[in-house]
Amino acid sequence: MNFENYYPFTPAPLPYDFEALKPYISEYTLYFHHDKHYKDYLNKLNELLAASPFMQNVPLEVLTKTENADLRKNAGGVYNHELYFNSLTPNYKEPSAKMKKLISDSFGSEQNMRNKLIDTGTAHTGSGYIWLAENPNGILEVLTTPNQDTIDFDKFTPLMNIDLWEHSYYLDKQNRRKDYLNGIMNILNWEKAEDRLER
Ligand code: MN3
Repeated sequence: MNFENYYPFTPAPLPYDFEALKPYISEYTLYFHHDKHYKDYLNKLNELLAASPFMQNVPLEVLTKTENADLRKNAGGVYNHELYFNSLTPNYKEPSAKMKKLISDSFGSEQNMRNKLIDTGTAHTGSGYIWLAENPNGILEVLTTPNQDTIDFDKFTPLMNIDLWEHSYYLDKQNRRKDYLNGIMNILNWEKAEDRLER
């Protein structure tokens, strides 16, 4: 967990250009997603915390688990989007040999893992995220969460997440979430996933 990340939150720049993920995600989608949706969550979170001084030194990951529904939703919106934008890259590199071994130990093969991500994300009802995460036994799992919820950080180490909210793909793919997920497989950031695993 990152205990250095607390109020006041400043927006993280998109780690690539708006056009960089074409043809899988358009510049329109990324612009609205980063500059409107993500920043709205961040601004709202700062507003809520400005009015709650006793919560201002609580780290972001802990805020995503707080009992206050408004704080939890907006903290989740910040955490989830920062992880999502960093789960993608225009400079795709294959998983390292070590990561490939972990993937095949966990899912049987890389293709099985991709199918699991695509099928789980396609089957998920409504808004939310899919996650690739390491469980307490050191095995990778695909998890889903609704809305802006986060996974159980006490048990799981998140390697990456994929936004399933319609604003992630509707401008580009309309209702074809599976096409969006298929495309995403070409822009996953395995280098950053491996960094998170080793941290
Ligand atoms: Mn989103």
